[in-house]
Amino acid sequence: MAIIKFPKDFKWGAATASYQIEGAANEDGRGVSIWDTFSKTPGKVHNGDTGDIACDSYHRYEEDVDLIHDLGADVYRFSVAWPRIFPTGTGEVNQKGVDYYHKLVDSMLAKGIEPMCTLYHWDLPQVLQDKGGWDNRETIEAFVQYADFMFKEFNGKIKKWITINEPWCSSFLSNYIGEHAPGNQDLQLATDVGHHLLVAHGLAVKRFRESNVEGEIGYAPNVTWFEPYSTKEQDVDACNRGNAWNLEWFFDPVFKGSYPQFMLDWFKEKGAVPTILNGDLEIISQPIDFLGVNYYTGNVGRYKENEGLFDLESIDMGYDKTDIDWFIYPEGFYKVLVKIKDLYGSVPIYITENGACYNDEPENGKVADHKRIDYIKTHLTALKRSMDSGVNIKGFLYWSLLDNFEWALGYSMRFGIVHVNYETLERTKKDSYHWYNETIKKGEFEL
Ligand code: PNW
Repeated sequence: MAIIKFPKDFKWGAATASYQIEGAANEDGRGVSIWDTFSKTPGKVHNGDTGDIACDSYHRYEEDVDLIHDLGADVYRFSVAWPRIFPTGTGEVNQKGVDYYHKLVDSMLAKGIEPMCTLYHWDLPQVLQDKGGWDNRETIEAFVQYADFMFKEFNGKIKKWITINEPWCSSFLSNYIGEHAPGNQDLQLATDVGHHLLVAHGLAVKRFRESNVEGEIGYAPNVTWFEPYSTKEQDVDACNRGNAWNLEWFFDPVFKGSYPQFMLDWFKEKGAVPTILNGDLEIISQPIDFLGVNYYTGNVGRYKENEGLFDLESIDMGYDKTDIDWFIYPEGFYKVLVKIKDLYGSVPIYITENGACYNDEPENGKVADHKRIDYIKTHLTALKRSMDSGVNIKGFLYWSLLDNFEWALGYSMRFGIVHVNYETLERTKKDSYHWYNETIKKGEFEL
């Protein structure tokens, strides 16, 4: 029995995203986003599910803020639906959308909860997609105007900003693998989109500094971890590429002002080097105040010719998987955090997402999701080890507060510490919620 203890000033929280929880897709002047279009395209989302209603948080936000408050959380990470603010991406502001976020943020502040706001968690206005989306550099300018509006409108209220959530997902998963909106399969397009997302991030940071608003700003890339199957150079190199796809590719430009050469070489061979304009890397490498890290899974990898984009195969070592079929690999969490410190120094880090998918249902008003508790325990233990190794971790936000619309998997996959009944929209605190509540209260837990 060991006690895992966190510092007094450690920040605890939970996270959600607009399209996954809000619903009210056609209310109060909200414009259409690429996820409305995608989810309504047959065959794209499991069971034809859409975010039209989702958790109905748009109407039940007070109840959800109460859930955060009762949890004892310090921080709530939510995202803003860009098409609620600018229904067509640019131009006229939709005041009702702005009002909603004021009500949401005010209710957090009234309860002593610190808002952490993600500006882009994937709901790109469809009008912008119709003009090429993130492939078109005009989208960058539109994003910066939207960000600028938000900074000024919420100055003094929101003091933690995240520009872009998981640029890997919006580029490669959405435009090369094709699993997420807009669902393209084109590697050149994906590397260009990834680059433009980074430029948009950098310009928003620049604008944030220029507007002299109060607070801190960062971004939230997702990382994973491939552990080489053997010490053979080929295995090690393949895993390095697999890791760099999320890590160095999206971190080097921000922290070092350049793309990793070995990855540029690799993409060159595939004919998919991003189009980089003069000055882009200078913009991207604006200093940030904190880094958000999203981590869920890792695995053992081995070289295999022509396997995937990187000659890398993932090996089933018999590790347990969560219900979404992702391997449980807390060691990767530790290793990736140490690697981030080794490569980029001791930048303050918030774990902006980490969580497990288990589809337990309520029985007699209780959800006995003990596997989720185990997942959180092992990952918090790995996190604490990284802190003991000098990684500058400021806080941990569980993904997610609520079961919600899990993108291409619709409502079939549940990550919440609060169960949502999608018929009645009733919320039920799971056992993991109660466990997390205890842990937050004490700042420690028993392993
Ligand atoms: C993240 N993948 O998404 C997102 O930030 C959340 O909105 C999401 O609900 C959560 O993780 C759980 O999936 C990802 O397929 C979705 O590699 C898919 C992948 C990675 C991240």
